[in-house]
Amino acid sequence: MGTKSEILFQRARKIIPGGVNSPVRAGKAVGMDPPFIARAEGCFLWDADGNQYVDYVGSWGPMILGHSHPDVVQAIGDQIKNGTSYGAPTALEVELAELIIDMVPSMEMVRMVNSGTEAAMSAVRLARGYTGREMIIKFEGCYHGHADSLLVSAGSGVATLGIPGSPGVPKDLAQKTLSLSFNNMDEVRRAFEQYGSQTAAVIVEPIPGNMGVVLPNTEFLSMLRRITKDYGSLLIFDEVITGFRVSAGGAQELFGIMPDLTCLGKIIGGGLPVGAYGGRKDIMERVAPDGDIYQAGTLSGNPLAMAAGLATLKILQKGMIYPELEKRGRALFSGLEDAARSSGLKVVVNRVGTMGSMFFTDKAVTDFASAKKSHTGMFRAYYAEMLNRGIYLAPSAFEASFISIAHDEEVIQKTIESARESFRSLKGKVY
Ligand code: KE4
Repeated sequence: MGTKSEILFQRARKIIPGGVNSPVRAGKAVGMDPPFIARAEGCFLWDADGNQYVDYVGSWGPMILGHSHPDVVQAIGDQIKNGTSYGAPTALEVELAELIIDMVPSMEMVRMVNSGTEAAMSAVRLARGYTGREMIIKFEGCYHGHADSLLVSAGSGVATLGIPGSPGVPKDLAQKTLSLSFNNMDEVRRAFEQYGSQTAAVIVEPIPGNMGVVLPNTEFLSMLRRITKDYGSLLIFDEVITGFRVSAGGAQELFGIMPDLTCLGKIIGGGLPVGAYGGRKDIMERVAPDGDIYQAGTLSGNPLAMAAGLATLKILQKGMIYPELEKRGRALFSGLEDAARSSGLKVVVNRVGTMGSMFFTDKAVTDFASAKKSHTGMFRAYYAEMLNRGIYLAPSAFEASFISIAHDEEVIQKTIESARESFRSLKGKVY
């Protein structure tokens, strides 16, 4: 017979690729079929069989206020009585745009889209159109959605042309993207010496969350700012994860670095599909219909999504919750680290505020190459132990875990205790 999740997964796999609408959800990286989620509230999820979990995925970042926050539910409920979509401008999108520009230091103009992929894809096209150049520089392990130009892996050796990161990405397009090592300033310098005059932009997650969490070396981001200016290239911060997550103004506020363009997503939709890109006015004015660089979207600025995003950002704009979020992030990740170490396990924890990862390794994790050296077999075993104890982690060693303001002291202590039990049961086994 099987559980409801198992039955749903069998049905799903017949008609949806891999049974999921986004690959990571299938749990292949942890060798476990996914629970199908039926509802969520605060920091909790319940699956189709009624099992309760403490949620550290948070829909991969959006749910910083926790699920079903009353203000967000109310805002969506009020708006839906006025219809779901008009395909026309509304006051709501103006209000949200003004709020984003008020909160994100480098933003002078902003365009709403429907996903982080659209935001990054549009920012790249805009950078190419504005500079008249075609080369893009990104970093291994950083993920900017699945647009062709950004699904590119590093060629062999430094500053060699990119290779398709997926079948279907045209080789000659991939060759217009260089994929370098994050935190490696020498590689960046060499790439600019070779391609700087052809480089439209560098796109970077200022605090990567897609190789697990990796912290930028203090000088790295400001060096990117300097060298892009020197060569007339643009600096694009992909803040789809870090925007409104690591501070009210994102990583650019935290580090005091002003990119030319910023990509946003996740939190700005309050859990509904929203992305955005924006930045310097002189660049954004090149976007259609005033400008000649085209980008469009049927559901861009959707009133329901705008209402949810507005309700979310109005709470975050006050900035009051970030000190408390920092306290909780520190409590959780230092607790997990202590729990692992007390079982004699070697772990490295990388954290900024309420986004963090634990790697099973005793070496620093500063880029994708070092992240890949961590023990993924041990992560898989840890993931299963925690899921069986009702702790829902991201099903991959190369993803970030997220805490919301709904994760209180009691839930954090329960999580740490579950980790302690999990590490004890892992001890001595081979993975
Ligand atoms: P979406 O197109 O998935 O809304 O956003 C793409 C994207 C862009 N930039 C960054 C920094 C991102 O992290 C993402 C998407 N993040 C992944 C998980 N890390 C989403 C999860 C998924 O693919 O299902």
